Amino acid sequence: MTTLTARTVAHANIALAKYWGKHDSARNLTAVPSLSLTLDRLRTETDILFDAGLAQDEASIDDEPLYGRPLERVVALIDQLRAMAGVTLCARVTSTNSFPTASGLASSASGFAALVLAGSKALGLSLSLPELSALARGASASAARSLFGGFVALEAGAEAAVPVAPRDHWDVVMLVAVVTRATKGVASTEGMGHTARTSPYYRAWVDSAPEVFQEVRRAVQERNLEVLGEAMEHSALLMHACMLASRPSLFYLTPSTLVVLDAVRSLRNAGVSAYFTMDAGPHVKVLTLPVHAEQVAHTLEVLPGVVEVLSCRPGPAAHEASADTQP
Ligand code: 2P0
Repeated sequence: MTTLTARTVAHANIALAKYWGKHDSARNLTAVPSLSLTLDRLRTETDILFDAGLAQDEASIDDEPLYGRPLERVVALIDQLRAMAGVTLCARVTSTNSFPTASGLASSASGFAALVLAGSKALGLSLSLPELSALARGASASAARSLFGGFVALEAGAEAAVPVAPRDHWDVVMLVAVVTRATKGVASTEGMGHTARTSPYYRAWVDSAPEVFQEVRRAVQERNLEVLGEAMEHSALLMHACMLASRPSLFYLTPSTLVVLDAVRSLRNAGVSAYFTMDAGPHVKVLTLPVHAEQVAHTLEVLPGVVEVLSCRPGPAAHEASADTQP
């Protein structure tokens, strides 16, 4: 057979307890534990074709061909799968995102999770979820978490992510306030290396993150939004404080980001349970309960600088597209 194909879907995840920094760069093992929520609305669909007619590996995201380092990361993952399957065919990867790419909305998480599943299915490999998660982690640590649905943990130094609670454990809403469509200035991998090398707060971040992670995990298990929200905001602010103290400073936040943070605090002062988190980009993700979701979304939509608000619920594990029942 000279043509092997698969189509898969994976959903991005947003960390409630953040990962930033490597325990082992060569193996891409994380320095701190993280806990994420996989989101239904942030979806990547990936087709892979292994074909004897291809002279080299090719990949595109939203019809834009990949070159250089982004293509190398895709090829490195496919090389591992090819070696496991004993196949030498070149591959074409076609990926589409339902959300802005490479701007702090975790597109590498859903992208590499969809890719590892597509590649393994096309090559007929029977890999377990921990094996798939470990392969995805090697490409992008946050991708290890997107193999699973719902609430997911990746312990410091761990090979694979583990599920903490399924998506139906807790019906929360995450509202993503998109404040720009531009791609980010400094990619996460480079950003965290720079932070580890130059931020005097990096050691404090690595030392303090495990306790915040435990608080986040307990609050998720107990479905306590107030406790989760406080710990989640602390995790994001600790991470950004550490980035800000890098030299030169790593500054992902924009004036619009701060406007959204202020609005979330005002909502809380008015009695609405809503909590923010931010990643390696300017967008703000706001966690709330379904009962408040409409009010929070309306508040965010009219803020200056907010382009769009994406309303997300807990999402499913990565899966083959044929089994996809999501809208
Ligand atoms: C997270 N982020 O826990 C943190 C919070 C961004 C900020 O994981 O170097 O793309 O490929 O392992 O996974 C983004 O980093 O980095 C990330 P690599 P990745 O979601």
